[in-house]
Amino acid sequence: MERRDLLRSGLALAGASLLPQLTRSAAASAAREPGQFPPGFLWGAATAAYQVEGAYNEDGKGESVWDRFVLAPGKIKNGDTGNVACDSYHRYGDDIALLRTLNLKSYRFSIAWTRIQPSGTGPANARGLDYYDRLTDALLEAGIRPLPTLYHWDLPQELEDRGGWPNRDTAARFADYASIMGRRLGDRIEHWALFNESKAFTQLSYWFGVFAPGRKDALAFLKATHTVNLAHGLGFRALKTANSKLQVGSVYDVSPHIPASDSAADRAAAEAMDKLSNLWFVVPVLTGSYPEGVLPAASQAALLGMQSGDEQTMRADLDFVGLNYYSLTRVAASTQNSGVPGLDVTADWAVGPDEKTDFGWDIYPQGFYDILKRMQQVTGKRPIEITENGAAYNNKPDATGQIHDAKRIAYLRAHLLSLSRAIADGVPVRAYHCWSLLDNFEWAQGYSQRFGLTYVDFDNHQRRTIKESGYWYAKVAAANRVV
Ligand code: GCO
Repeated sequence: MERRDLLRSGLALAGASLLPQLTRSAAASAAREPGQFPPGFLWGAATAAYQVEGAYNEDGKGESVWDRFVLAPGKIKNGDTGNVACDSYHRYGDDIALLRTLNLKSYRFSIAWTRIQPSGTGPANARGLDYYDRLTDALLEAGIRPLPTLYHWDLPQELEDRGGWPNRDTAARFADYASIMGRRLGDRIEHWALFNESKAFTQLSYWFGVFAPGRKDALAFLKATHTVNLAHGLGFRALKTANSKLQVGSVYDVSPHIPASDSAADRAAAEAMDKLSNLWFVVPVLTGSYPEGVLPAASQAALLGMQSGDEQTMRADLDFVGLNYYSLTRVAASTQNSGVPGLDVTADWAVGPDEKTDFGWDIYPQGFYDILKRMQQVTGKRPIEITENGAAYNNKPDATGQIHDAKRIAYLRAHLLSLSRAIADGVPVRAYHCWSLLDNFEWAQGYSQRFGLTYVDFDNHQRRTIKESGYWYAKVAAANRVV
């Protein structure tokens, strides 16, 4: 788990040490960046179904693991739920109007599997399909590219009851669902993302037990990682079979892993966690094999539940790669046991000197450049889209109703400068999506952390007000450069 995951899960920072002197991969020398973006660069914003839609039991929608998990006492801050959230299911027209006001040309949203197949299998629910049909048509009419993510963590509860992601059958169920979506919307949607942050949800949901469904079982986690990798290959081919013109990618959360000190133990822990976090999903999908040096070679197949032929099944020549970047990860060796024989990669998270967002995440724009350069060594010439980047700042409206969030502007500006430098140095990034269009349900943190370019008044009919950062970002999108 990265430190950012630890914080957003609400777990205490046990064992983290305060380290004064830290390794930096490069000096923070981004001064005098022109901040220009290539012609045709796509500016957008992102959301996810459970975090914004609400309407949790309408129009035939089935129960997801998050619908269930939020009801368990003590799991979510303030007992919040996504039952209503931003009510985007009914107010998507308002969201599209916001995207237009912000001059954005790409909208990354996710599809709730349980609206399409309420129990995760079987025929499609017409009213669920109709919703994404309406959303897609309205986006296209507004001149905005729809970029759906098929899976943003809301597994149908019935599939969890049958074993969830540790059960390899779930990969085939995912492919059926992908096929339904490709056949329904493939005539209008060209770009598709399969999964959001495979690393985050497998670790947090099955190993650390802090995200739905809340299991704490390291072996189940390892099996889940393999099923998700199989689902990439199967889902990729299901979409291509539905419509060979579709451009299919997936979204990975990445973060530079920096050893907390120069000690050999910390360096080894950072290296192992880097493989397990940054490479464990994208490498098998692109190459058919797992990064070496995480699991013992002799027991890896058994630990993952690998069967013969899986190397071919999980392989997919992705058309593009989505990357989410928020912060760096400082890794210190841990004495804790992972709970799996041979899996030695537990780590503690060290707190560095960087300024923090309101969520406590380190602000480290240089890491954006560094991790893009590094991931390009894996993804090659494939186009990259930044599918998320942003910061939680919890500014409230002032007496005149305006939201002044200068720190979000500073965060975005610094990160966009870093991104433009990576592009100038040859990383083929074609799009950027800010997380998020709206303040929304931030998982274990409920509504307490606000990431939006738009303020949402959850006590007053989900009223939306564009923040100062939103108006600033609109200027950046219009000018195609950092202003
Ligand atoms: C993710 C998810 C988002 C989060 C955001 C802030 O990247 O974890 O895509 O759902 O809300 O990252 O934690």
